[in-house]
Amino acid sequence: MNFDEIIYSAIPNPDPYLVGYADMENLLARVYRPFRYAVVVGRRLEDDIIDSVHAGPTPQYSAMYHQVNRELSDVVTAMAKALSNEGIHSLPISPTVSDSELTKDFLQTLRLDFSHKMVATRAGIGWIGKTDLLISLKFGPRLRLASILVDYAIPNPGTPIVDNSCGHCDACVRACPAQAATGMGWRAGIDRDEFFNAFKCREKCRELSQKRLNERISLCGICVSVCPVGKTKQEH
Ligand code: B12
Repeated sequence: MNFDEIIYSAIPNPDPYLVGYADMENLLARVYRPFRYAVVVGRRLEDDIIDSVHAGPTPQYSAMYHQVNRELSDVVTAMAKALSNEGIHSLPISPTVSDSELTKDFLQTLRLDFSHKMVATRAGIGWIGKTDLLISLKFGPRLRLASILVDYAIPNPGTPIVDNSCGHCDACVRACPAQAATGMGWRAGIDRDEFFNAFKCREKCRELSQKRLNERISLCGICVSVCPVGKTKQEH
């Protein structure tokens, strides 16, 4: 089996998925440095559910969030198994971390040592928008991501995207209930904190999730919902 075949053998139905390959040389945190290449997997979110996120997370959005996280974790675990069967060592990275796994250091920075969005831009899947979302060419921001690091020189990594294509659009900036974004456009290397206040975002996510879902979780989704990229239905 070639590399593509091994990777796709782990995806039961490829329609709602996108896959990208990235050369991450010198970009990974020290702990991941034995690896250089990564595969990023995006799972499309249901349009009707995302379209209905006008004022904050809905129970359907929360259910989809948990279900897609499980599905993506299963897919990257299956990929690791398929790669191992072919003698390739890999390390699957789950879509997110649960509250119980959060360290003090994380709560002070709101940064993990692994960014799925960085793998995605390096793979040429999309760019970072004004509210720090990955805007994929295929599904816009309407997707969740997982990755897998591989100990194998992928022969056909994507061409990195280093600039945004948002232009003058600031729909997400205006709609953000936390007013977390300055409106500045992203380029590779611009730090999140220069254009996006993750602390304001998290606080609002937790407030909305508590009020609307009665869950101690960080969900919102308004910036995902208003982005014109990836919207399939016209607005009236
Ligand atoms: C911590 C976290 C949060 C925090 C902080 C958010 C933030 N923007 O940093 C809080 C709790 C606020 C949060 C909220 C949400 N999150 Co969140 N979150 C994460 C998590 C677990 C880690 C992100 C992190 O470490 N950020 C630190 C900063 C520095 O990195 P970054 O956000 O990845 O972005 C930088 C890099 O990508 C870098 N970069 C990109 N390409 C390149 C290339 C080069 C060369 C360089 C040098 C840098 C670079 O540019 C960005 C800006 O600096 C990720 C999962 C993961 N492990 O990636 C999900 C993740 C980012 N969250 C996600 C989502 C969907 C949300 C919410 C919509 C919640 C919800 N589900 O309802 C909101 C939206 C927030 C927003 N607009 O960004 C998705 C994003 C999907 C997408 N389309 O982009 C992710 C990827 C989870 C997933 N598996 O899909 N989140």
